[in-house]
Amino acid sequence: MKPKGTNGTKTAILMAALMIGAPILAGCTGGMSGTSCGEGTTLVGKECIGYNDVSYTLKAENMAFVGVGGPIDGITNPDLPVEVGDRVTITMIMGETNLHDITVEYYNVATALLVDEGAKDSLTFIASAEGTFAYYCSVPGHRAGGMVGSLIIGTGQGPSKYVEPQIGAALDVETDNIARDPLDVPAPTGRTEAADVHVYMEAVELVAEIQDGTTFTYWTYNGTVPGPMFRARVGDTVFVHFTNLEGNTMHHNVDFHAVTGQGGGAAATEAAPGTTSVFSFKAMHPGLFVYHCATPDIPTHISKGMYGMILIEPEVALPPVDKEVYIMQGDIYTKWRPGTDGHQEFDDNAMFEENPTYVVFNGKFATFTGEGTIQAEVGETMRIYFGVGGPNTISSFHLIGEIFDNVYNMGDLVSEPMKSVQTIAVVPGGAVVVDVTFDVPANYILVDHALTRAFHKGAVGIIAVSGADDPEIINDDA
Ligand SMILES: [Cu+2]
Repeated sequence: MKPKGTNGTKTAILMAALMIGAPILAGCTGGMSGTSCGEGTTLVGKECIGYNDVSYTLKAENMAFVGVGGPIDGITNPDLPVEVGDRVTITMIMGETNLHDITVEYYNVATALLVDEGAKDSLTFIASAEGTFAYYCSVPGHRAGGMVGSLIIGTGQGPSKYVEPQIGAALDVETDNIARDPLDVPAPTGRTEAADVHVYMEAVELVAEIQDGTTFTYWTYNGTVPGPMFRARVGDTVFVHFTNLEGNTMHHNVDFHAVTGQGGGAAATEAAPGTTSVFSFKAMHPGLFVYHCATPDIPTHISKGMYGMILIEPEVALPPVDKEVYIMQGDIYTKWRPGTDGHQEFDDNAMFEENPTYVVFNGKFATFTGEGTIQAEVGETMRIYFGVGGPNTISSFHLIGEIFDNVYNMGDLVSEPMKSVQTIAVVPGGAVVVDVTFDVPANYILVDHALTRAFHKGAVGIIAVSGADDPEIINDDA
């Protein structure tokens, strides 16, 4: 089994120690066959085989492993050939300040997770099974990002099948609810002149329930998914105060789609844990804009929850409504399907295949149902600020039982809105503003109308509208 959870490093070291101990144990006991293996030999199958020590060194940098010394020198993600029975040592040297390890599939060994440039650690194991096995970085997204190569044992033919571990126990949660309150929308600026606007953001890594009984390690802005909604006006200067909390494992930053300039602010905000940066930008275009983390592996940082939106009001504000709501859709890639109790692990392969296990509103399976149901009254007008953090899936955004009165397509607040729309496509890194008027009481159901996502993967929510019936509009007993 692959080491799990936050104590993975320690487990990995322990596992490595156990594997190093294996030949010694075999020498003492002789194993199942009754054969006694001498020093410098190990039991492979029923035979004692003298092992050779084989060592490789890999430098971890730029989302790859580069061979150091010998025939692999300078080769990116080199094949590592060894013979059956060899005692294999792989040493990782950090070529950059980041977070990396080397984990060997099937053999349950890993180096420590290292951070600092120049840091080193090794893993050692006896290559007892013939086959081709991946060595890779186990940090979420890094294998998909390119930190993977092949360890070829003997002919390379053999079991080489990675047995998927069972899910581990759910972890203690660090927040009661990862989902941002959809009613937590800042008030209209009410201004007709430009101003300086300050926004405060913290990268927070934390464990929360993705659904009842199932936990997941999220990376967030300010501890919720999505991060806060911000509001400014075209012509304003926005100051972004970005802190990557001390104790986080990863670098983070923020790329605002509302920004004109390098990376939308990603370069200016790139921050190691425990550091803060500030940059400012002029809001040159009105609209509803997504922001998201743009630290490699970018799709992983987004999938784990690092996105939100900023509304840049146009010169002529939109007509007022009774209630404003903030919802974002995201796709999450985990090893096990929804409904599996325990602690979900991020799945790099599923992400590479763009095959999410969860598709969710505000970070959580079926968020706006049960206690999370959104309440409204007959006669109310509601404006929904809806965006897709993604990273990959397009939303076919639909409200079962209603028709959108106004659709500010693509978050464009300058053109005239579209009218009377059933379903609106919202692309990853895109947004829409829709207005709806509730004419009769009902449980209106928000969905991604790619309905597998709604009913199996979690992109479903309810707006419960109470008030007087109107049989002119709908009559159950006509
Ligand atoms: Cu990030």
